Amino acid sequence: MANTLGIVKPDGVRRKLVGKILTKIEEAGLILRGLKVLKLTKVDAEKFYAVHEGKPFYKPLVEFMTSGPIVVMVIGGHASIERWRDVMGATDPAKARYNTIRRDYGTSIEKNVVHGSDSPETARMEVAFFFREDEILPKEAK
Ligand code: 3AN
Repeated sequence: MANTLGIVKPDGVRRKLVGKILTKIEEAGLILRGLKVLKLTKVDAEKFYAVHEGKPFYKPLVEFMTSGPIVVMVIGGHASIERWRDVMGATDPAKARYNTIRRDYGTSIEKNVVHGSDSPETARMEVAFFFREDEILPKEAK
């Protein structure tokens, strides 16, 4: 029952999609265990996307991710990593399944509205990047 990190990216916040995205999470039976609104600094965005350093989309991605506020979420529940990625849809909105967030709201492979960790290791790292332990609702909380 590992937690995963979700982000509503600047395009999602700008377009007032936060409520719709939270509804999708709730309707999927996933559990919201942490929530913050913040604006990434360039240094933090570069650190967060360090695995993509050197790729052609790295600089524009950092610029985009610092272009406005984001919402970061700790998402829990059974198989949260896979299930949140399922709710999000594929990276490229044009290739994402119907009725996924990216298919319904994404406008390009970069401006794809949401982020989700892709493995237990990255989930742990990414959650810790934004949240202290005491900012995350414990699993046993009802
Ligand atoms: P995902 O978010 O689906 O796990 P990653 O981790 O491969 O995708 O990429 C991180 C972010 O980088 C994506 N959410 C997207 O915004 C951006 N990105 C990935 N590939 C491309 C690409 N070919 N062109 C532009 N942006 C990209």
